[in-house]
Amino acid sequence: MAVPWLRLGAERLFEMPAVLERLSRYNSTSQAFAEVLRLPKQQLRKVLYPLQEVERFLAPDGRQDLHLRIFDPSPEDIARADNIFTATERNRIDYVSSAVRIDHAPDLPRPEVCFIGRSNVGKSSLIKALFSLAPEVEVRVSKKPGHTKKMNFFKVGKHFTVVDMPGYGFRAPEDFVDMVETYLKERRNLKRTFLLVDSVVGIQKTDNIAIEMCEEFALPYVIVLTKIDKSSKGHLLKQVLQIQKFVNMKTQGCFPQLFPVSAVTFSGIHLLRCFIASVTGNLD
Ligand SMILES: Nc1nc2c(ncn2[C@@H]2O[C@H](COP(=O)(O)OP(=O)(O)OP(=O)(O)O)[C@@H](O)[C@H]2O)c(=O)[nH]1
Ligand SMILES: [Mg+2]
Repeated sequence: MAVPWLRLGAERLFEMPAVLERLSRYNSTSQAFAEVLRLPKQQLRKVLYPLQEVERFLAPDGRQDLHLRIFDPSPEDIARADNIFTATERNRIDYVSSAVRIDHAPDLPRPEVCFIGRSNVGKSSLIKALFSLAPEVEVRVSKKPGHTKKMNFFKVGKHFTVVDMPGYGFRAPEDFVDMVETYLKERRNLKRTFLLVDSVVGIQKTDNIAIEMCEEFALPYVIVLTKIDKSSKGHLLKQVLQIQKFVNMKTQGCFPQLFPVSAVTFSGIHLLRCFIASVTGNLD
């Protein structure tokens, strides 16, 4: 018989009172996450599992292509990851330093993840949302494209490092290619690259160049769809299907499940925290 803890994530939403009861026995479960779990079921699904929310609008035979079950953690695992992203005395979450060249990058032994994407796609906003449980960490965002000019390193306790990259495309820094390409090629402890694509406009020409670069360097990478609060459900579904098909047919190194997120509504943020904790070996 299956152990209830190991059952798939989204299905567990139907047993939420029992999950809440179990989680409340952990002293460490953050207040914020306990509150999320108290949301009405449909809202909860939207926040925790946004792809499942999109899936509801598809005919059953169209659903297999979405690969929803590859990374489908339980609410308990999501709560564990939230704890890793919560700043405490013993789990310091801090900005470390910035660099314009790989040889100026801090020498940090921990596993690292980085966020790349077109300027203005929402990299810094996403990192800020991921760090919402560490409100003292300052991550700068701006309406103007080309805001982030350097690679900014943040450490999450003893667990891993997160790197916010300058954007490519419009108003990219002059030394962008040298800086980012060299980092991606040479950074030894880089465990996963998160390539952000705007869910409103989909994959653009410059995104294709970045995808080709990840493929050429044989990097394990993941496509994150940003700003999903700005898309209607129909438009988001169309983009998800198109991009998923592209990932299935044209890529080798891309994780075959998309991560839709909104830094405004927090949809998908908890799941992404959990994925980061998992790929950096912190949920084993
Ligand atoms: N509605 C909405 N707006 C967002 C979201 N994420 C980012 N934005 C907005 O998009 C703009 C750019 O956000 P940034 O996070 O600075 O983008 P970036 O990718 O870091 O940009 P560069 O540093 O210039 O490369 C800002 O005005 C943000 O408020 C989101 O999820 N939803
Ligand atoms: Mg930025």
